[in-house]
Amino acid sequence: MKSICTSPKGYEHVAVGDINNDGLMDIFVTNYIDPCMLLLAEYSEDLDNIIYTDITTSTGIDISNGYSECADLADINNDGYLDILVTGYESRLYINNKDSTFSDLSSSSGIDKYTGLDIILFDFDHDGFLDIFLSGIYWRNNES
Ligand SMILES: [Ca+2]
Ligand SMILES: [Ca+2]
Ligand SMILES: [Ca+2]
Repeated sequence: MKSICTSPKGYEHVAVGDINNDGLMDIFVTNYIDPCMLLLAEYSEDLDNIIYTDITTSTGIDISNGYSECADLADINNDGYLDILVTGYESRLYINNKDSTFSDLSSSSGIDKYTGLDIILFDFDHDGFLDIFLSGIYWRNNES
């Protein structure tokens, strides 16, 4: 098996889901130092293998300021396409445009104001829309 993540700088988390509804599972990888990666799965020409292509730069996803912790792929806006939520110093929300590009709604949604480690998405209030639970980082102030 050939490795698709070759950076020695420390990948953090992997989220798997079908972002373009073609039946093949795509992969989103967070990274402590390097930018995140979105890897699109496609069949090889002979249809015998699955090939993963890094499409991050063409998607509108730009987490190049380092440190992203966890990610989840889920349909946040109930349009049938998986969106991407990423935790880090500034958590990020990318809404799927249904054409393998994403719109950055981090600021308009307010999610960028929250630092997060792990993430759980569930419909807490049963209104049909996923809600977000972020586990935070405990910062101890040693100044007295
Ligand atoms: Ca796919
Ligand atoms: Ca969606
Ligand atoms: Ca809800």
